Amino acid sequence: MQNRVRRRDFLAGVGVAALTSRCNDRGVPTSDAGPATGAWPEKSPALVLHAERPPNLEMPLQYLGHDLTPNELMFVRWHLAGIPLKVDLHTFRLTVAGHVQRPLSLSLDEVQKLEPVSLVAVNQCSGNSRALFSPRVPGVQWGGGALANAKWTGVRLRTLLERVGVRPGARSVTLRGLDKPPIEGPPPFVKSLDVERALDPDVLVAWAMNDRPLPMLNGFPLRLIVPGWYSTYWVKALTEMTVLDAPFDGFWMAKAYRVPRAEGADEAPDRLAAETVPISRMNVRSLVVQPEAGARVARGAPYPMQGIAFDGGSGIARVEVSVDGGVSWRDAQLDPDLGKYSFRRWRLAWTPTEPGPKTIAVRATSVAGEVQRPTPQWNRGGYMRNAYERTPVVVS
Ligand SMILES: Nc1nc2c(c(=O)[nH]1)N[C@H]1C(S)=C(S)[C@@H](COP(=O)(O)O)O[C@H]1N2
Ligand SMILES: [Mo]
Repeated sequence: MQNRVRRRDFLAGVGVAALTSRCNDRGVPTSDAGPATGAWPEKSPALVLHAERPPNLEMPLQYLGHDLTPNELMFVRWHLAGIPLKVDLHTFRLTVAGHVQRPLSLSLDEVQKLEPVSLVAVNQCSGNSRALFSPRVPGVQWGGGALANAKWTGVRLRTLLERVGVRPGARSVTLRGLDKPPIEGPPPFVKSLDVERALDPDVLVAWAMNDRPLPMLNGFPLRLIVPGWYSTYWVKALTEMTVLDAPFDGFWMAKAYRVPRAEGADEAPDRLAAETVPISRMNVRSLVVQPEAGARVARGAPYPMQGIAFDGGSGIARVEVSVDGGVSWRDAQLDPDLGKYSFRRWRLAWTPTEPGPKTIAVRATSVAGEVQRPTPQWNRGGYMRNAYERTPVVVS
């Protein structure tokens, strides 16, 4: 029972008035990353506004200090203006159809009666840290905070696919949410997974985040969790899945969210890669959470540096920290492992001896042996940044 999530009222919704009037009430400019976003339902006023319709909200980096990101602090990313603000659970259905033996249509209640599985996994947007790309690329100018970590609970997608009986020759599964494009706009947000990926027992149709219902803006009532992969596949307000006997070539697979096939997803602005592939697994990455950029650190006393590291699902083997901008490195201690898809916290005490500007750098190595790159890559989408980040501080 503990994993079952029920809403008190069957018609779950959030304040639509709050969503539409928020900007006027607060006089917040709509075009650029701005100040607090107090009236977004179920969301902390600490989130930074990048766009209004649909809402795109970034988490300030200091909150990476939580191992599990509190629900109200998790970043928000939507593509289409017509996002669900209410879901009528009397009529809501999750359907699985297409190249299957027995198509299914389930209410939320019926989904929640299936065997629950929980795992901790990083939710990271493909374009996290796009603002650091040089030359600049178009798209939401995320700093580092399109990134979060949570415990997700739901049923295995595999269980649903076993129920419907995938027919021989099945190749892909399409995933669609309740959100809708404006009349003249981009096509509906439909993603797909190859059948082999869809059958991975760690891919979940989740109804809970940190043991609570998903916030409306993070995909209530159900969302896909594809641990280890960029969250463009983590379709929110998931309502329709179709098994196909062919690869899916919809806009959001064939045109958007593609990266150069080359190692590191690298290309040059004046020599764009001829061959691209759909983005998939996250590369290894680490960030400094403390001290923050620009902080003053006292000389002669141990300062508790800390931060996070994660990769695409092998786990973190090692984190090294440099306080001289990357010349010499020391091993950090790692906190207990919360699972191979989770943040792994690193810590290292630093006692600075000389005053002046210093640069902290951090680099992680995954269990699979992948190391972060010393220099940033570039690609036209602003995806997959994983260079060592450098944090300038002043010792005084
Ligand atoms: N239905 C739907 N699901 C979606 C999207 C969307 O636009 N519509 N955006 C995806 C992208 S690109 C990201 S980064 C994640 C963000 O998840 P969050 O808003 O819960 O942080 O949702 C994914 N799922
Ligand atoms: Mo994203």
